Amino acid sequence: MQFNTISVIGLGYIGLPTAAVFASRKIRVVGVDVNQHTVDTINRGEIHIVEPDLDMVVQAAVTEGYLRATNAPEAADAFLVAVPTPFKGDKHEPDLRYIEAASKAIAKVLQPGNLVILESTSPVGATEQMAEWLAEARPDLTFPQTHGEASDIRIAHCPERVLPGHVLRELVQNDRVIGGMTAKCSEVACALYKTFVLGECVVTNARTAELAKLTENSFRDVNIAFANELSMVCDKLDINVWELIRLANRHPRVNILQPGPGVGGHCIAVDPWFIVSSAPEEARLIRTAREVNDSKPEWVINKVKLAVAEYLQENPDKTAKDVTIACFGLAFKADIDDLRESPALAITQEIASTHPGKIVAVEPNIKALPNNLGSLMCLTTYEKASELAQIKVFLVDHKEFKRTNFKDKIIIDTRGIC
Ligand code: SAJ
Repeated sequence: MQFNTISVIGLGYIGLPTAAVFASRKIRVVGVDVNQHTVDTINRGEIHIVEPDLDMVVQAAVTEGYLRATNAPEAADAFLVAVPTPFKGDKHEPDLRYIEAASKAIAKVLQPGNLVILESTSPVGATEQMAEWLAEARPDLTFPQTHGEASDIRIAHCPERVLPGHVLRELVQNDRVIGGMTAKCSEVACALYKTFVLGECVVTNARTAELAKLTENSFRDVNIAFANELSMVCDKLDINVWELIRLANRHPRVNILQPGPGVGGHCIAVDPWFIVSSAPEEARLIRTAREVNDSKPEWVINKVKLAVAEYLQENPDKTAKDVTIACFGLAFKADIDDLRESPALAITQEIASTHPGKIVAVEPNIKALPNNLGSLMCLTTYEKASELAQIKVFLVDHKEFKRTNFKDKIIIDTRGIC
């Protein structure tokens, strides 16, 4: 099948790089986003997110006329839906409202022969649900759930699996799971991805593809939870967890991940709950891993409080107001500027709102603190913070912090860099 025009719905961390990579293969791409600022930024050849090298690819694609952004879907040969799937309110249940809105918007311009792909990380059954929404809106067309291989419209789930910070490389090189609602749907979806994917396109059905993506992130979450639990066990037993993990990992079949201040980002801390909400009785380990990882920030905050108490005991002439705490790192992981769902940020914020003394934060990847934090703390350099603080809390293993070698000050090192 020939793909002359592809429409990507949702121009965020996944949709925009995907749109840009298709466009870089000289396929006409229409990117659709409800946010006018996003649309305008892209149409100027600029980007609204941080991802290495993406600015160059987008600028070239827009200048050469292969990528254009708009806020309403237009006719295309294939539609890729890459919208968020957040939680419903404060419940750990998936909210498919953005997929529903995207389906209804696409439905208006669907034509026989079109391919619709759901890329958003989704609970099992979401692709079938999307197909239902499309079918309800377009009774004049036939869909795979009722017409199988003979359907007018092809539908597949092809989850994104790229690592923020390495998106452009991983988009091209990673294997791709292609979950068509029928074999024909998978075949057409494979043809689309093969325009730029060098990895293998592995075919399955839509439900298995949905669970495969959730499984990958849950696997990582469970393994990080194991490391985080070990760090708390070691702390109690006065054993260095980093040395312990190094030693255990010398076993040929052991590969423990690294503890940290908690799990952040918008994927690993979210996706396992989609499995738990589909099978609450069965997914006991997955749920417990989430709870262990979610409890880690609180544990770190308590460590900081204990450190303040210890300092005051050793310095009876001082009060808590005299104690400056430096938090090193605010991003959700090393060497990126993304503060969303960051345990480091949450910990720093909580310390800043309860500690009566000064809080200084060091985050080499941002130029200014988000507006709501400015009154609670100040952003400073590594050197200044090191000099000012009596208590140092290392929350992110940014490369700039790895030279750390403090001997005389109280240090809470959640990343094993000191
Ligand atoms: N973390 C640890 N210890 C570790 C590894 C990670 O505490 O040993 C923490 C990080 O600091 C961070 C969080 O886990 O707070 C998540 O970081 P990450 O690098 O593990 O993953 P993400 O969220 O950036 O991207 C993940 C990736 N999934 C897997 O590696 C299985 C990526 O491939 C997915 O595409 C992405 O989720 C997604 O979009 O779902």
